[in-house]
Amino acid sequence: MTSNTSLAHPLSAYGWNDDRADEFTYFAEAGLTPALISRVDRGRCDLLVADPDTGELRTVRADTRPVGDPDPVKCPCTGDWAAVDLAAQPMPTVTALLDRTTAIVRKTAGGRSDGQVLAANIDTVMIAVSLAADPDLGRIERFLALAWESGAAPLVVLTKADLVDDADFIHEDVEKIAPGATVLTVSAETDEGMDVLRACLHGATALVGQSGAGKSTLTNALAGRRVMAVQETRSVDEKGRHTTTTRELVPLEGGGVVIDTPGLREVGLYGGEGVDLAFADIAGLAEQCRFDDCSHRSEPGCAVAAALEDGTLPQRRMDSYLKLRRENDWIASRSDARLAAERLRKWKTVSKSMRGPNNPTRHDPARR
Ligand SMILES: Nc1nc2c(ncn2[C@@H]2O[C@H](COP(=O)(O)OP(=O)(O)OP(=O)(O)O)[C@@H](O)[C@H]2O)c(=O)[nH]1
Ligand SMILES: [Mg+2]
Ligand SMILES: [Zn+2]
Repeated sequence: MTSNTSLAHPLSAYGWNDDRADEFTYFAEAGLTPALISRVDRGRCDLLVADPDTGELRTVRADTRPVGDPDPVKCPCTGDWAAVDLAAQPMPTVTALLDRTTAIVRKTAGGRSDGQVLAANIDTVMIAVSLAADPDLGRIERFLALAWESGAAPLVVLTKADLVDDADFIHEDVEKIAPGATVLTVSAETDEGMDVLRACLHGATALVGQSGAGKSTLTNALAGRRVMAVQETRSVDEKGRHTTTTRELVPLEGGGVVIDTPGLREVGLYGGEGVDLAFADIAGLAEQCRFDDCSHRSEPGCAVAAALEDGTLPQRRMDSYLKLRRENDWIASRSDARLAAERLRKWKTVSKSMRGPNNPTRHDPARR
């Protein structure tokens, strides 16, 4: 029933689909309008909305306070689909958020154990890594764990290829630590690799990475226009310099969106299976250990120890895996583990059901 309406919907180029239309039925009956959150700042947000009369897309400023929540993970975020009361006075208000299919959640900076959503409902997490600085493999592994945990597909983009001669070597090294993820080398300056990158993207893409990695430059290249400000001067050491300060959703002309985010100095993990997915090679080895509960320390027949011994698994990677696992376990012991697991299960079910042709989505507005 909804397929024709959602196909014709002006927001379908930006991710509006049958599932969301189904879920929205309840809100539509209440006279609310669907909108895509393109930017959030302190109790307000910018929304991409189709005019109910003309169907024309426009950006509207709205009050998000009605959906504020003590848990920051549940607060509105760039990429969220919202139910909006456009007629509210003195300004439109966000009344509810639709269920997220995916979300990048990191632990907030500092010692607290709260989560923070960097982007919602994305299909691809693009991890930008500058070739101009020495690549930090541990940092890339950390970003990959974050990306896998989101439920979206991770993609590593090595940027600024024009500045180095050894891009191929670095590319090879990064591929080895990114099982299951695509790795691309690009230059926004010379356009090298940009066609392949464009071909790899569909739907919504969130860009994450360190400050100065070239995220906003890539956003502009993908958008074909200068939407984001980029760093004026190039320097390898950008400590303390953050050009992008908000998470911003940019609609692309041919459909799809890119979410540019501020550079991350600290990327704390927020639990879940992301680490194991990012280190699928180690998980695969562990399955070959003689004992199911092998601790990979001193047991006989340990496939992980054997791989460390013969060098197929570098000690650096093993240490990195153990470190991220410890961090994840810490978070699981601190945060409300049951809720986190529930949330995870829900996303997984939703993304699985999205692959099927017909999937009635349940909706329980009381949950919000
Ligand atoms: N030579 C070269 N320079 C690039 C390329 N891409 C980006 N840069 C430069 O790298 C610097 C940083 O780029 P930005 O796009 O601002 O980096 P960012 O990741 O958005 O940084 P934050 O917003 O601080 O997180 C700018 O001076 C860009 O001009 C490239 O492909 N080649
Ligand atoms: Mg930027
Ligand atoms: Zn073992």
